[in-house]
Amino acid sequence: MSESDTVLSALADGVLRLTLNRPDKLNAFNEEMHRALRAGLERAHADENVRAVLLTGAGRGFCAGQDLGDRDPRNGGTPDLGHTIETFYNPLLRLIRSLEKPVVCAVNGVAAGAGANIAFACDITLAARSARFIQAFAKIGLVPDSGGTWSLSRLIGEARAKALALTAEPLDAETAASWGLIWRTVDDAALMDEATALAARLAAGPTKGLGLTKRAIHAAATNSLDEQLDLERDLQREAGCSADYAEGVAAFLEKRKPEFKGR
Ligand code: LHQ
Repeated sequence: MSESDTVLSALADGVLRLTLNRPDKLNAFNEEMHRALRAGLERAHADENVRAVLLTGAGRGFCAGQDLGDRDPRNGGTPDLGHTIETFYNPLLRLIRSLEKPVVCAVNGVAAGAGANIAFACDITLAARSARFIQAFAKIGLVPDSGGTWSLSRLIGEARAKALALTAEPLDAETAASWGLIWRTVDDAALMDEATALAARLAAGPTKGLGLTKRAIHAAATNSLDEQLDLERDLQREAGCSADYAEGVAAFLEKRKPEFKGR
């Protein structure tokens, strides 16, 4: 498999679909797949024709986290996992979170280790009803990474975060949705159609305003209410200068559908 085949990339209707593609390994990450996914996300940042991202996996799994065969301590001594995190996982998480365009995740099957936490870092995560999420780290003596300790605590609270992380018990998709870890579940057969339609709808939206909204919600995690009110003022000022705001108001008053350009 060539390097680029480890992530399939396709742009249609403003949606850049990135499909993790190592199905024999349940799309576990090796360095090639990291590089290919990073290239896709960097394109999403740079290319104004990309107005939303859809992340999913090929085959029966979404992503089984790190390819453990590539970080096997039996091969040449203790690997520096901190280096792996610093070089690959942290930049990946930062690219997803800092992208000021919607990132939809379609979890088509099991999401384990970093694979689960990448799904939780996306903006809107849908999961096939049969999917499950596993904080597999505890099974191999590791600590949840890819922002897992941060997102689990915030999304579901410390009690549930600790139980999932310390036991590594699988969490079914319905429960993940009812706890607020993901947006919702979809019948397996309908997942890709539904996720594609959602991503296309977002890609046709006011990209600038959506990006600023994402920025505001992220900032709320650490801001006081006063700081957040000030930030909302500043971002609204910026959004109010966008062509899409002018178009949105005009379309409303003219009783027609808006045609947003993402600017
Ligand atoms: C795999 C993997 C895998 C290799 C399935 N690697 N082959 C960051 C920094 C540095 C180092 C460490 O980690 C991290 C972050 C992390 O993500 S740590 C967590 C790593 N992931 C795991 O521990 C999960 C390991 N996988 C599993 O527990 C199971 O495969 C799950 C529960 C995901 C799925 O179970 P099954 O549905 O029963 O499938 P399976 O186990 O039969 O897997 C299918 C194949 O995929 C199999 O290969 P084979 O040749 O026997 O068909 C697995 O060996 C392979 N595979 N995950 N992470």
